[in-house]
Amino acid sequence: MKVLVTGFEPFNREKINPSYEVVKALPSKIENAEIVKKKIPVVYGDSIETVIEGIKTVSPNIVIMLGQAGGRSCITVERVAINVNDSTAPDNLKNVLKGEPVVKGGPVGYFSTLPIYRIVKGLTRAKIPADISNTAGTFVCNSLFYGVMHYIFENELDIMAGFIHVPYLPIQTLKKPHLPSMSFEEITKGVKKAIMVSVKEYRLKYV
Ligand code: PCA
Repeated sequence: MKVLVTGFEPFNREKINPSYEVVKALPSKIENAEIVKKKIPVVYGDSIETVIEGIKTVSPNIVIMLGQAGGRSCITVERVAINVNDSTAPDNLKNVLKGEPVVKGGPVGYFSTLPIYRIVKGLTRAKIPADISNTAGTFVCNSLFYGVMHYIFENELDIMAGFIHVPYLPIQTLKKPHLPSMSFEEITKGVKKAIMVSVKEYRLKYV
């Protein structure tokens, strides 16, 4: 059993991205499933291509994509990806997209196939603040989430997949102290737990 876990490179003048910092710290096995890690560029199309390439080479059973949601106060498990790219912020190749589809002619949205309620319950039980989020935004994270779900759906792959946003690390909020953050240890523990819950659910459902 294999889990592909992805995190993003830094963007928007940040020096680090907590999503990839956490990915790097994950053990190579969780619940006896192999953890394969990948760093993703914060670029609209390239991010999707990078994960698809990962899916092709790794053949994972589960894909968990992580991203930074600066300003959120807890770990948020995304429910849905929508077919919209729209942001005033440029991606890392300076692309600014305004109201364009991620996939031309694609469906409006895709739901996460991760056990989102169980993950939130598992984290809360472990005393790690977590919630379901009903929007992954309309920037690169949502775009990646949509693009990967579309690929899985179109190719009828038996892959459980979804997206989880993590808050800033304390070090990132030194110059914006009004914004919330969560410690590296707590985020890492939370992501590990989310993977554990997903692996258990996958075994129940598919194996
Ligand atoms: N967060 C951004 C893109 C990369 C990341 O880590 C987002 O939420 O869209």
